[in-house]
Amino acid sequence: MTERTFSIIKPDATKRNLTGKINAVIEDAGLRIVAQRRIKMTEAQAKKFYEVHAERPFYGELVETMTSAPVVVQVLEGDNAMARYREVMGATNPEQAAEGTIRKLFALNVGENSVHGSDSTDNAKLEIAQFFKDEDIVG
Ligand code: DAT
Ligand code: MG
Repeated sequence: MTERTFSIIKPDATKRNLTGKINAVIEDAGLRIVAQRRIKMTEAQAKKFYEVHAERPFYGELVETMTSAPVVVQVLEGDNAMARYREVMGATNPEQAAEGTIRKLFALNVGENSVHGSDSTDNAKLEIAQFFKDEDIVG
């Protein structure tokens, strides 16, 4: 079933000029980038986005990392896009990520792991709505 998911190319990747290389992996996996914008996340945006992790010990570091440089927010579309992109991203910790995944190829460590992808279709809808208006998504 064709669906949409939300992606972020994180600061560690934009700082190393990897947006195009990551987009190539995304497109080679059969996902279409149907919306994309480069932004500097505010502290308020990052805190809200990662609210679910507010009690975790790494929350402060996570918010700091996400606001340290520009990010590229994206909407990806394709067959089972949410699960497919989780596969393409690889495990949260790049040491555990499978060969050929974005995190295996590019991530520096668990905290600087190059990309975000929604973990459920419900969260995908909420995350997309946090950053994009309907009319800015062109499928
Ligand atoms: P994912 O990004 O694979 O969905 P997550 O939702 O569990 O992983 O965590 C969100 C982000 O928080 C993750 O991409 C990087 C950071 N993070 C997770 N676990 C961490 C840890 N043990 N130490 C530092 N940062 C961590
Ligand atoms: Mg997550």
